[in-house]
Amino acid sequence: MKYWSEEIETMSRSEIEALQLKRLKTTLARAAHSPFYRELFRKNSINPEDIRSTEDLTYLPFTRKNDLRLSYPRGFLAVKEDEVVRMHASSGTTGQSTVIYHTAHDLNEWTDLVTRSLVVAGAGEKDVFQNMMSYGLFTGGLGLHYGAERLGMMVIPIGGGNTHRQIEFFRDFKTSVIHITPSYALHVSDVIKDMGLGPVDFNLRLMIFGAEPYSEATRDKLEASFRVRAFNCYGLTEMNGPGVAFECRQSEGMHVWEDNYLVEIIDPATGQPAGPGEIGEVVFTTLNREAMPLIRYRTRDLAQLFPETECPCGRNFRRLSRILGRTDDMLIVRGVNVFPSQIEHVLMKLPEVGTNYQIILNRVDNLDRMTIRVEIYGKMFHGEARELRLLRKKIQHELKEQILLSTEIELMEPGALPPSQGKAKRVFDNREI
Ligand code: DLL
Repeated sequence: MKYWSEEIETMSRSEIEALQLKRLKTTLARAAHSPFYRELFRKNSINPEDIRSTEDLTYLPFTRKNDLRLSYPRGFLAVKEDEVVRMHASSGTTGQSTVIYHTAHDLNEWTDLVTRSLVVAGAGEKDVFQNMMSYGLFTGGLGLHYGAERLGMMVIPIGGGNTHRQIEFFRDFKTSVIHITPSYALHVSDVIKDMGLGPVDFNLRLMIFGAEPYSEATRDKLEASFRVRAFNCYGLTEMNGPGVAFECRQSEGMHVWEDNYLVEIIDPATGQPAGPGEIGEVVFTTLNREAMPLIRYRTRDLAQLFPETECPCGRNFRRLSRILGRTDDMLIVRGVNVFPSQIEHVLMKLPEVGTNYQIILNRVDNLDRMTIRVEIYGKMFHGEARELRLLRKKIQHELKEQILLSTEIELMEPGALPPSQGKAKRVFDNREI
């Protein structure tokens, strides 16, 4: 199967844009039913009917995560409470969590986007799908679950963790497609080796990665380890969850499902549109949501939109690069801007480096100090002290080339660092600022 919704997925640019405008108008009218947008429109004298083109959208203010927090629990709800059939909430590690509501229509459309995405990657009804992301308020569980069921795959709703059992299930149920965070996949690949197993023992043929930033070097490492192709799946709770953008088999960026989302890239400092192909913050407007429309929502994710719209896969939906970092995860170390993903890219390219690492920041005598704790492969670790010294120097050198900073490197035994079973926590910033 090449397409799930062929008519939609092969729309021309002019058809996509016409549909976007129609849906944008409906969305703005719906949004005006929520207390938040009613007040926002009133304060800024905005009349949704004045929006005549998708470009006019740039006259409207942004919506930020903090607006969702301040409007907790129901300030964005645009339908009657009894029309809501489910809610999800984002993790909310800091402050109030943010809640997203769905009507039956919203869930149906979201499921369709996920099913489409799975078909793009080449999954089909004969596949066995093991969903290794946690269920519950997090959208990686139920989001992929319903999409995979709609496609007709056999779904194993195992969730995250319990790694030995996951691997036994690979074998016993002939799992062919897995959905997993890349950091957990790194851990699973280690456990597979520890169990004396390898790719030939399984039936895996596709991996779907998402929910956290990772580097191309990590994907290469995992594809080599599992001997399976991996596809990138992007989304965020505020935009339903997974299924906002998905990589096709060309693997050159992720198609944004533009019939459901209007995407903009802005300069995060000024809020102005970024130039064609420039890196900036990704901003989305929902186009097909009833319970909780969101207008110009600032994701804080940094990426670029490729200017070309045609793709050999037959879809004309614009493509987003991988997420390069977040506006809020950029580290400033001795005045130098560094994204954790740059460090990961260097580490994962080195064959001696294992599957886990941490970035630790301290301030000593008023100076920032960055320490990288990195697991290395077992036989290296038990090698000679001289070899280890050389390896430490090599990592330091490669990092300096990439991030222009001197780092301290602590080489760790495999398994010494806490493994990830979902979204990894890698940065520990102990500086008091
Ligand atoms: O992580 C939704 C999701 C689940 C996406 C499963 C894909 C697969 P949140 O918990 O709200 O939702 O976190 C959203 O995670 O703003 C990005 O910073 C990051 N993220 C999600 N997918 C990717 C990806 C889900 N493919 C936040 N690459 C987003 C890089 C990603 N970062």
